[in-house]
Amino acid sequence: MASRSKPNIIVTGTPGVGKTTHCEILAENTGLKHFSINEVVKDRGCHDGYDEEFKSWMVDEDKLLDAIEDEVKQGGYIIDWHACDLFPKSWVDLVVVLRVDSAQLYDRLKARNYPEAKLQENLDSEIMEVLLQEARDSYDEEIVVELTSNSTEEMDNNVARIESWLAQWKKNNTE
Ligand code: DAT
Repeated sequence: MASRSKPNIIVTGTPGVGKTTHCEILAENTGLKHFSINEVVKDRGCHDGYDEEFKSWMVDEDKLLDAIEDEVKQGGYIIDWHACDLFPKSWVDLVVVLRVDSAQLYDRLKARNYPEAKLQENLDSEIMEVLLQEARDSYDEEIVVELTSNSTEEMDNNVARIESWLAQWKKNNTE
């Protein structure tokens, strides 16, 4: 049984799959806290500077873990990040890997004006299932769930599924 009264959920996947959108709805519906690691890295200075070519922060993972450990260990967080292997297994109750078709992802990243190299790298990463593999390599098979995020209908289904998982978790952990 987990030592926390609320679970921690990781929502991961290639940039553009829909992590932020899912997490915002889930936070609104469940009261769990949306923890955007992107924001944390920026706001708490957990980085070694900004990569101009890739337009992203170079994350200092040790600093990041130190910065969030006390909070996350309390439970009740939805961790939103395009990587998951850095978070200790003991912190995590469910890992949701969102997936999307290449054509959809291309359109979403293009709309964000991603530089060409970054766009291509992310498309390759999605096609090669990099994040799914990372999640499977890092956590027990039974807590890793792959969900597709091509449409709002799929998103609604995903949110409903995670909410029912949460209800079951609460039941299992308060008896
Ligand atoms: P991420 O946080 O993974 O980078 P996001 O939540 O910012 O992704 O979504 C990127 C864009 O795609 C945004 O304009 C919302 C849209 N989107 C995400 N998931 C979707 C879905 N399942 N159906 C339709 N649009 C979606």
